Amino acid sequence: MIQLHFYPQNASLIPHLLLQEMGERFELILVDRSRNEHLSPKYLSLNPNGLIPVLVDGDLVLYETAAICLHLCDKHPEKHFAPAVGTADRAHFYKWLFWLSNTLQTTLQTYYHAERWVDANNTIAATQVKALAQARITKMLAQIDAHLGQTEAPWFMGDAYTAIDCYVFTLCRWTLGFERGGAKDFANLASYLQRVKSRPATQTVLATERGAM
Ligand SMILES: N[C@@H](CCC(=O)N[C@@H](CS)C(=O)NCC(=O)O)C(=O)O
Repeated sequence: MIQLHFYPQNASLIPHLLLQEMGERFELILVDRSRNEHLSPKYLSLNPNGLIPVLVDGDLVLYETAAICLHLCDKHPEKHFAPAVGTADRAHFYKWLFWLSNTLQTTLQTYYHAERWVDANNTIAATQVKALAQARITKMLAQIDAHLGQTEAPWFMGDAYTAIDCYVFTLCRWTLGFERGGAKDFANLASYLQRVKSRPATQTVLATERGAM
């Protein structure tokens, strides 16, 4: 059975949502960040970067959230969680997947770990990095909001719910604590997030992750 190494509300929420939506059987394995389990030799043997998530699918050990999502979509093309290969829709799906992974997600990581980007104990510089990251995130959320305003469809890629929806929902949740300029401040985005949240699979996953805290 597929195993997902996860920590509640971390990037692992993305494949967790996708697996639940797909109706796959899977086992969750908690990597307790509060006890630095992601830095244990055992976990580092699965992901040398010490980052969550990792998916284990038989002999396959896979890290990087976007790669995990693509693997799951490719393994079950009949479930249509990604547009068909070779189509323009698939190209846009790749565009958004890579943008989410290498642009919005990395900027969110900079926001949450600004101290890693400055000299030790330089709190003034860390505060500055955090504020600059937040401003960039807000611009990216505006880009997502504009896209949603143009599509006039219920889901990010159109009428079909795809892996991109799991990605957008998770990253946007990480901005809910922003005083200003977070996802809830954008009208299209706020109503879209409510739609994703009210899906039965999302409700199940959120309840499971709450129970794991
Ligand atoms: N590029 C990686 C990033 C994953 C990532 O940053 N995971 C965070 C949790 S959301 C983590 O494990 N952080 C531990 C740390 O930074 O020490 C992916 O997409 O899987």
